[in-house]
Amino acid sequence: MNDTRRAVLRALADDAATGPELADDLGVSRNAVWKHVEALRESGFEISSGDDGYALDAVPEYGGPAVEFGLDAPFSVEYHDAVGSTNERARELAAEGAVDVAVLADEQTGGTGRLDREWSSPSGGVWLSLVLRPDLPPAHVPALTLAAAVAVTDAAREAGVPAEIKWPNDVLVPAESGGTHGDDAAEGVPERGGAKLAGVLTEMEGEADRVSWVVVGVGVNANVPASALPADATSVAEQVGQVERRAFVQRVLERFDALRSDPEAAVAAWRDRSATLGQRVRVETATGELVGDAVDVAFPGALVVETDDGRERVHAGDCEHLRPV
Ligand code: BT5
Repeated sequence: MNDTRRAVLRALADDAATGPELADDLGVSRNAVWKHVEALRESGFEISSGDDGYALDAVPEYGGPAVEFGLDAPFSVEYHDAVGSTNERARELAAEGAVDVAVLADEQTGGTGRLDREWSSPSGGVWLSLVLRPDLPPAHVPALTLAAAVAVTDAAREAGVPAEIKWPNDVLVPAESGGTHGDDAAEGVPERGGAKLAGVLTEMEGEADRVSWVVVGVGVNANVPASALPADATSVAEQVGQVERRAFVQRVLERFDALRSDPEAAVAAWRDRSATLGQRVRVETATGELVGDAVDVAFPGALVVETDDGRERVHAGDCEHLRPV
């Protein structure tokens, strides 16, 4: 949102104000104030004009200006009703030099997971990608993925969903909370540890010692019926009913913003919310499979597994929970 428009909105959030008052306070013409008020009305803000001047009566339910309004984190929001993939759009913006932009969509027509897997992204979800330029060596970027998983977990918990994190990036609702389809265990299907509520896909560009940009993509099944999702997925709507997406996204952005400046703290917060630590796990990596007890996550995000041959650190892979240790 344009800075003057944001200032008009902030002023009206405090109190009603006349056109001339706003023009004076913001150092712009009355005509400019009028244009910004009209533009805000067009994006769904209800602004009445009465004896006291303009008054802000209602904020739109969702969208870019709605999420920016009252947001306590330095992100501007680019909103799309539908887009191929918010990560793809964020990469374009990153290449153009953008920083701290949150690309948000109601629906993705070509959402992707890790390793080019498909990510179902029907209307009603939270499909969000952050364009970041962190002052970090590339090796520390995995901590941002963990920070995003923590941010989503906290927002989900505030909405009443008992979310936990499966290494490295899956936000799950554990089976005992109604997270898996009940018959799996009886049929001997391996326990995945719960139903997937959200995932994180981080992409980056950089040199050996400096990151140029990072895109952190977050997909949360928010107001999506379970029938529109893969079989082992769940949504906030399925767990607790519809969530106010504007507040949910704001919470994710604010939590992420607090954690990104302190990657060590992000890893510690991840440990506290982990469903993986203390589990016997099978991890598939690019070079093979590993079975053992998940004992820790080491900065910036490696899973430490106690195997029959000793301790191993796994930096990337797919993890399956076998049973509690
Ligand atoms: C992930 O991949 O979990 C990362 C997902 C990131 C999605 C966000 S949405 C905003 C941004 N824009 C994008 O295009 N992507 C990011 P992975 O761990 O590889 O998990 C993918 C697997 O999860 C798939 O193979 C399916 O089995 C399953 N899956 C697909 N859609 C799902 C959904 N909506 N909910 C839960 N599971 C899903």
